[in-house]
Amino acid sequence: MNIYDQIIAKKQQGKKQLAILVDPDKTFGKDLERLTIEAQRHKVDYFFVGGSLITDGDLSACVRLIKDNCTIPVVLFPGGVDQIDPNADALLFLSLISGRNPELLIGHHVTAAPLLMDRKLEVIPTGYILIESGTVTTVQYVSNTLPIPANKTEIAAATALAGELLGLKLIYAEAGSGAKNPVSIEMIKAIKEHLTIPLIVGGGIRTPEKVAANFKAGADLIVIGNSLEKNPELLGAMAEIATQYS
Ligand code: 1GP
Repeated sequence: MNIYDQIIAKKQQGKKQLAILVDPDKTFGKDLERLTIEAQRHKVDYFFVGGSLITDGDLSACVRLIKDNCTIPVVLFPGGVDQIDPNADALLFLSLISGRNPELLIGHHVTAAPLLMDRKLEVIPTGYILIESGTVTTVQYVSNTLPIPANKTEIAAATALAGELLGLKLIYAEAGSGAKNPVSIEMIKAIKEHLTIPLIVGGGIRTPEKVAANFKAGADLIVIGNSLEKNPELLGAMAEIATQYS
């Protein structure tokens, strides 16, 4: 079964899903190896690999290391065309629909298309929605876009629905990696209300309680990065929440 079908099947079964975001600049080598083993033990659903800006990290080496150490699918979460790796299982083809930067709505996609022509990598069209989170995040700065204000739930909901109506397959509500304030519960509920495709939520989620609240509000898949880099021991409790809410 391909990755998108897995996401849909789990959503239909009411199973909440958890992904670990690996930033190749920050997590690699022995740390990543340990993380893959723990992730497998706690039945994490996916590894997402990528970042808005990779400086000295090696994305392909991270993908290989994950694949060598566990059976969890690897989904690319690319910040640019240089983050396409054929050894991954799928790629989120992100369109930054909260912004009005044409390069991130269609420009980079045109550049990437020839690299994806052989169809070996599963491509999942994803509406990426950046929500204001208290400080300027890397993704906001690098994308040169204005995030949706945190209290404008109706704009976020309309943006997500527009993405679905355009045929996108997933919506990713993002506060930005390391966000001071994660996406609010009110925002998740508002986005979810009219959406039928799966909703991914990420950015600044630091506690199992927040994971639980997000699932309860309607997130189908939650992405955790920074907090597991700092406290890998949180993984067990977060994975347990995903099981409880399923
Ligand atoms: C970023 O949503 C992810 O795209 C994860 O964010 O690193 O803050 O958990 P954190």
